[in-house]
Amino acid sequence: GTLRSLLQNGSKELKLKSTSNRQAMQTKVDETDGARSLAFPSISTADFQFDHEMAADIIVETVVEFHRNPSHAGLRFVFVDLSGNSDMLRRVSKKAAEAGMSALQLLIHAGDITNLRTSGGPQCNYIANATNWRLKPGGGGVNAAIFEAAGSEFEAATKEVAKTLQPGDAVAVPIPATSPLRRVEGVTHVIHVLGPNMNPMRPNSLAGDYNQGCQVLRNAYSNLFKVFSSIAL
Ligand code: AR6
Repeated sequence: GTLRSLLQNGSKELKLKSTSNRQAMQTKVDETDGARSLAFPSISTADFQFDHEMAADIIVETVVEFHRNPSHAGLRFVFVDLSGNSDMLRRVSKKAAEAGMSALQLLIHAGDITNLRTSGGPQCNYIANATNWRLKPGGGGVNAAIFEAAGSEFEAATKEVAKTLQPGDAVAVPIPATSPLRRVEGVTHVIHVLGPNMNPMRPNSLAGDYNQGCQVLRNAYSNLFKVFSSIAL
């Protein structure tokens, strides 16, 4: 069976093989502790159309800044995007290496943030959501995926914590024990974060104002990391 499928679908098999090698390496790194790990997507760079190069700089700078605080030792970040070809993964990976970040401080991972455990990825008890100002499910992107995976109990739990969010702010929602995201994936908290919006088709667009935009994105990451450390420490 294996030989036949190898011959029939060589490239698929090769891909699976390299994935499991990578997973084997990650398992070692991941033994550190899901309870100290935050997975986060690139905030504002897809639907909200924020400039990728500026966003990548802000991500690496806020992570470096976070790790300057000695009390944050042992906390770790996993930067996630869906595809191995992601432009943001490539940019952040390069800048993180240039800044001397270790994989324990900032791991770069291609995969779906809603199934890190079951896909054999790094265990992260905390995941960040790039949301909208009304904290509404749907709308596409990572927000739609997280609300969908977490189910209706999580939607209710979000409403209990906050009705709206200001750009640059972050809020943690404990995931109800009944939610599949908690039961199956071991995620205990979603931290919603609202980034700047550069998409003219969406309400409250900053209309290309990157002075304000960069400030808001910086606040978004530093507030996200602050909320994470306040729960994880
Ligand atoms: N797992 C990991 N990363 C993902 C996933 C996933 N399942 N889905 C998307 N990404 P976006 P924004 C990546 O558009 O730009 C929503 O409609 C994606 O490739 O989700 O902040 C909200 O309701 C990209 O790198 O967020 C808001 O209205 C990153 O996640 C608006 O979009 C963020 O892309 C927010 O726009």
